[in-house]
Formats: sequence, C-alpha cells, structure tokens
Amino acid sequence: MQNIVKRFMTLVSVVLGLSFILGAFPASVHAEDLIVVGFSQVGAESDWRTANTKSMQDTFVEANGYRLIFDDAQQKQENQITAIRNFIQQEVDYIVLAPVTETGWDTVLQEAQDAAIPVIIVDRMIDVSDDALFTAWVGSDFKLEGDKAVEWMLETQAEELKIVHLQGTIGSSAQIGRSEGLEEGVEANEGWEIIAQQTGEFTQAKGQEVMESILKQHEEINVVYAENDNMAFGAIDAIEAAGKTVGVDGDIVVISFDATRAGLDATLEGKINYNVECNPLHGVRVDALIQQLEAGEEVDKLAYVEEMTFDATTITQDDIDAREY
Ligand code: GYE
Repeated sequence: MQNIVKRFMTLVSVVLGLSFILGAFPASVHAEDLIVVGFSQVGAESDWRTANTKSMQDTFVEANGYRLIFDDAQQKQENQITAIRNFIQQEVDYIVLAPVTETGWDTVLQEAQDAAIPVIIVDRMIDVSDDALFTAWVGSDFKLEGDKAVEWMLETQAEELKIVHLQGTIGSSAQIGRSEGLEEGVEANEGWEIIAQQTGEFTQAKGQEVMESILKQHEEINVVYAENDNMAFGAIDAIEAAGKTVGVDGDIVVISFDATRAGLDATLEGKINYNVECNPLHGVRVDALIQQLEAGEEVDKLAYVEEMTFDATTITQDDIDAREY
C-alpha cells in the first residue's frame, strides 16, 4: 500500500514538473517572438521631439509585440552612428532612424544592409548615394510647410517686410525645406528682405539668445520666421524683454512651425500669428510599415504626412483640445 502511495506521489510530482516546464515554455517562446526595434532618436531639443519620442515609446511595447531599444543622440550624428552600430551588433530586427542631418549616412547604412537589417527612416530625410540603403521613409514635406507660411505672408502682410529668419539645425531636412520656402518667397517679392538669418538649433534657449543679439543690431524688424515653436517662444521672450510687442496687433509678426499644443496655446493667445503644423506621431506609421514588411508585403518607399495650418485670427480652443500632442 505504501508503495502505491509512493508511486502516486512520484507521478504527481512528474506531472507537476512537466506542467511547470510547459507553462514556462510558451513564455520564453513569446519573448523571442517579439520584434526588436532599435530606434536612434535625434535628441530632446523641442516639444515636437518629445511628442515624437512618446509616440514611438507608446507604440513599440510588448503588448504590441515589440521590444524597443531607444537611443537619444543628443543632436549629434556621431552618437547616432554609434547607436546604429550597437543595434547591428545586437542583431535587432529593424533599425529606425530619425536622422539629425541629411548627409553622412552611407557607410553605416551599408553596414546595416550587409547585416540584412531593414532600416526605416522617420521625420527628416537622408541623402544617400543609393536609395536601396533604406527600406522606407515617413515624414513631412518641409518645403511645402515653408511654402504655406510664405503664402500666408503674401495674403496677409504688408509689402515691406524686414524678416528675421531663425533657422533650425543646419543640414536637417526640416531646416532645408522651411528655409528654401522662405528664400524663394523673398526672391519673388521685391519688398521682402531677410535682415538676419541664424540658427537657433531648434531650441528655445538658443532661439532666445540669437534673437536678443539680433534685436540689438536691428530696429526695423517686423517679421520673425522661426522654424519651430520652441525657437518662436525664445524669440517672443527676447522681443518682449526688449520692450516690443508680438503677434496680432503687435510690433512684430511671428510665424512658427510644428503647431504643438504649447505652440497652439501661443497662437490662440495671439502671440504667434501663424503656425504651420508638423505631425510627430510617427509611431503608428512605423508600426504599420513593419507589419506590412513582416507579412512580406511591399511598402511605399516615401510616405508624406498630411498637415494643417493655424491662423491666430481663426483658431479656437476646440482646435487645441482636439490635439493629441
Ligand atoms: O520641427 C523641430 C524638431 O525634424 C520635424 O525637429 C522635426 C523638427 C521639428 O526639433 O521642432
């Protein structure tokens, strides 16, 4: 009888042991099932960037079948190159790159291609010798954004414009496109003049610092064309500190880009006259691309995001409340 009990107990422990192993097994397979994404982010220079990072981090989570390796390059290309090399070494499934500037990517992307890792570019564009070095790009038409601002200036402003041009990070697509738009506008309109042109590196602090020094050299400014909201905030602070007023009925018209929530608040307040939207919510778009690739489908090489504009004289609180970022 004792023997039977013993045998029974052994059987029970074997069954328990087996079910434990089997129970654990699907969990480990599941972990390996995750799609590993290495994302090299530019930095944290602006509200737009913060919203973009959040969009990626919210999307590439385990619940959606991903493991995200995130790297913040602090606005330095060399850091992005190091990050990409680390991703290659870790054998990630996809590399997602938000490039700081357009050029300088050929070598490292060739390394990714040699390792057979698909590269998806988000936000700014890259300029490479062979477009086969990346699988797909999703972002904004920055030249169109600049054109929209110029069109608004043509429709609403006087013919004599003395413009301060605060540029973004030199060599980034967002800077190149928005600057090109303005420069073409100035060339086509005799009364328009860029009296100062300098980079504020897309940050509020640099925007303010640059604007302070420009204000000391120029009395005649009537427009500030700031290539993002954060530089516009910095410029507004500098202008007000210098005893001048901005925006609707102010001394200096302010044009901005991004239309982040804070940017739209300043637009509703009438401090930013015109704000051209740039949509940072690329997480879901990159997810959709990866899912298509996983299913063996072809993806569009280039995908442009549709964007709106906001005028201080027509924007409403509802526009701001509807904003996701
Ligand atoms: O406009 C700016 C950010 O590349 C579109 O980068 C992006 C730009 C955005 O720092 O705020």
